[in-house]
Amino acid sequence: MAKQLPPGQFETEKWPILHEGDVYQFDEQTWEFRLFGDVKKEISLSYSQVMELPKTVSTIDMHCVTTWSKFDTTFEGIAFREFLRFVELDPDVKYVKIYGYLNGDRFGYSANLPLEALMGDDALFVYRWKDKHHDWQDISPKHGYPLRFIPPASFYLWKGAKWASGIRFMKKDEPGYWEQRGYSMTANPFKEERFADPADAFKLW
Ligand SMILES: Nc1nc2c(c(=O)[nH]1)N[C@H]1C(S)=C(S)[C@@H](COP(=O)(O)O)O[C@H]1N2
Ligand SMILES: [Mo]
Repeated sequence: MAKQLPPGQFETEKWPILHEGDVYQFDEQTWEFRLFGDVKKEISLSYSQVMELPKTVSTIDMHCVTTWSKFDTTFEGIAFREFLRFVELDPDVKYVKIYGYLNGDRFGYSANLPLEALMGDDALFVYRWKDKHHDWQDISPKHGYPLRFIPPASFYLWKGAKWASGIRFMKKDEPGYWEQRGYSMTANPFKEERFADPADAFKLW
């Protein structure tokens, strides 16, 4: 795929670190991944159940709303769609919220996304990465170890929950952590959808 820098973004070869709150410390005994919401039966998966799922390797561009873009990071992870085998969705489920830890709250961080945008190889729960300056390695705790969502490049990176803890399936769209604080529901970098209200663009993040 040809490099495409969205409007108002600059390219960085570094992978900056941005998040709210503390870095989650992985504990396999208490870790679980919850599939819930508008499904026939909710379920929690253990770490080993998640890690047994089929793996996908994809190269994905990241676009942060704070204006940096990092091209061509190669991730190893589990495609979003692999989790659909565990739940029977209610009819009319069109959105999801992907959750992550915030300061010890398992569901403290979240971001909403349309379900249909997440069926490809570019919607991945990742645990390993490499790029042209780095060989394969686990993602660090600060980037979301043991499991972290990376959204398709058609969404700003805040849609990618670190320390991922579950997926809630929804019939109606609902704002997540940053969307409740004025950021865009749809968040397409190529349309520069940073804020819900474009008049907020003068504000600093
Ligand atoms: N759990 C959690 N995930 C999160 C955040 C957070 O505060 N908590 N911040 C988001 C934001 S705003 C960005 S820009 C990216 C940054 O990811 P990086 O630090 O790996 O570059 O993580 C996203 N995922
Ligand atoms: Mo961000």
